[in-house]
Amino acid sequence: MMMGTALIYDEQMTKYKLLWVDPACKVEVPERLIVSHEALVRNGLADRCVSIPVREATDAEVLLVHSEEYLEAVKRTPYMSLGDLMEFTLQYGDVYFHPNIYHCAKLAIGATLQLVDNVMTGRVRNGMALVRPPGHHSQHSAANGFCVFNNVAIAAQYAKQKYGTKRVLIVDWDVHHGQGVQYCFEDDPSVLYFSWHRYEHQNFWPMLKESDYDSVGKDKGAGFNINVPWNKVGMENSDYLAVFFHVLLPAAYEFGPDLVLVSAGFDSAIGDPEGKMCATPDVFAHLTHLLMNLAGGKLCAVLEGGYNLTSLAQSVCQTVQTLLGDPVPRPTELGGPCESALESIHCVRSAHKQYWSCLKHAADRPTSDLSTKLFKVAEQKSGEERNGVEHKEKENEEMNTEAAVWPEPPKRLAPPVHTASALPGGVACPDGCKCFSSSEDPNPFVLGELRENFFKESEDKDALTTLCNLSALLERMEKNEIRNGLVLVRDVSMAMMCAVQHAATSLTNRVLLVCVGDGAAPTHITEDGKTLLVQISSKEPEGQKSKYYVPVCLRKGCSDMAGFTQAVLGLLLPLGYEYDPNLVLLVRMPDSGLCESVWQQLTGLLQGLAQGHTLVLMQEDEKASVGPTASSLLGTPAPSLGPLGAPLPEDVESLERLRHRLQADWKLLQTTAAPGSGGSDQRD
Ligand code: X5A
Ligand code: ZN
Repeated sequence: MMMGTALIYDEQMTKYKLLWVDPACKVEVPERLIVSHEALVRNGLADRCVSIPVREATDAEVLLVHSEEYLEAVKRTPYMSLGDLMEFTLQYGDVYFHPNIYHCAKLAIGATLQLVDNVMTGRVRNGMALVRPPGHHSQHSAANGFCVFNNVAIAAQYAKQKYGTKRVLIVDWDVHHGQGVQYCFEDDPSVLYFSWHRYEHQNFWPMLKESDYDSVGKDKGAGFNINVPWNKVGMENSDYLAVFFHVLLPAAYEFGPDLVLVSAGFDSAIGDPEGKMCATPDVFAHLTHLLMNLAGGKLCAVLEGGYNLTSLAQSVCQTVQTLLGDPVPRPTELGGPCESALESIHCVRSAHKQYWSCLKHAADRPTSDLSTKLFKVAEQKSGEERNGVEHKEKENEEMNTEAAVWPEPPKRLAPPVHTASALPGGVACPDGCKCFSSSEDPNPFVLGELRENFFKESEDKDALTTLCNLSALLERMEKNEIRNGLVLVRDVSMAMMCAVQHAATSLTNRVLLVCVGDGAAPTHITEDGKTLLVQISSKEPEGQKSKYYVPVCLRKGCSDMAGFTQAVLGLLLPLGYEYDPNLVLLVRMPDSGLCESVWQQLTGLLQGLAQGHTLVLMQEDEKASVGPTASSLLGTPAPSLGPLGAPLPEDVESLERLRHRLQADWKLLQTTAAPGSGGSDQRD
């Protein structure tokens, strides 16, 4: 079943602009939409999307979030003189009106709701709406921060009302706090609102104390509002990803949404004059990918901010291309998060530990330390303090972010074959897979090697053929002719050894070996860093503890969904991202006890690594899993796990211990600020 990606755009939304001088609003220009759309067309992405027309929202839809008085007031703006418009504008903060903005604001809502309708009815899998004006700052009875109506908040209410959606996740990756969305759902446990935002200890617009990490929601909604304040500018890809791994994703998976809405502002990208952050456009490919297996893949991205036209256009393309299912680029230059980001992560995890099982064992924030709350003079993030990596001192005190340069994101070419499978006779090749057989590639050299290494004693023709297939498949993946693959083997352990050895002979390779379930894993092969082995099982770790051997022991093995998910999100993914493999070898041991939907989640998530080059090995008798596995490899979103219960306390503890042990080697596992440096003005 092929399902597309919707793109919703209409030139009409470019037909309003700032008509007077206002330095606070001058960046919000029609070109934002024009360049974003042009880039999608130029890169052939617009053509690959299902194009859906916009419509005007009805009054009733506006009233899902806004007051009648406010709607009536905005309704009068098309008839106002310039002077009237300026005066009307004055009652709100950092926003402007134009005779045509009311029309555009209704189209922006309508575009968003069209997207929700098409995703909820299954006409498309996911999509993006390119809209102006943005929405996340607007409130019940107020325009604010370039926003007139709250597109995403209205969409959440609409989905609940029209489709009976029980849980909506709103991910606001815009660099500003969507306080309008927060106010709207503060006491509503059916909407989980997550926002990170430039904050600088309340020195950055909109300068609200309720944007801090301790605004967690109210009454029944307590715990369902997650704020991550950035107290310095210059945050990078690893800071963003660390927050996803250690804050957003664990909570999101525990929440189990049936719809994901993204307030997709790109002022959080490098070069933006408002955000002054340093995350590169390709990070949005990862952020998008990491959300695409929630809610059965039902994801609606809606444009909010983004004011550097180059950065904006590139980031929009990265997002849409990911929604379309193209391979995600290698994550670049990931170190650990900086001290300031760690401090924020530490604080938000601690503030939410009473609400989320996944955070139950999060470290408390030092109670004596009130420094994160102090209204300090805005600090620049200096390269110096970045964890583990030395940077040159910035030449200017005031970094000119608009002059920032970064390489254009590399093209993301999809290999001609998406998913290949080598299956034993009698197992049908799943739809969409290319059947891979040894006759295609009888490589005598490889054959000889295999015989030499694995069959000194026995002479099993079938097994040899399978291993031959495996090697040939790996070679084709290395050449980027095949994206990923699935091989069923008689002896999964032997096939795993064979694959590891094959990969190790190629000079450039780093292999992330993920073993799921009990069974012998090659714990000795990991010393040179060419292989990182993560095994999730119920058996007590054996063998050498090393940086490259990570045995994750869960008491019930892989059968506990919550514990397993926590291990994947908080441990495996950050390790994998920091390791940055060329190949992911995913091995399912016999009788792993893992349920199919969790396996599909794992398979889907791991495709954010190694440009999607995943090779799955499973035991021959697991025929029933071939279909679901192939489907995940082909990019079909995994089914939702629904809300997750609490993992076993002992599992949480052992995961924490493991994370603690590995933190010195793997910076992306860190979740707490270094003691002493937390919140201090004095750095280094
Ligand atoms: C949608 C958005 C920003 C407003 C900034 C006002 N608004 N200083 O990014
Ligand atoms: Zn913004």
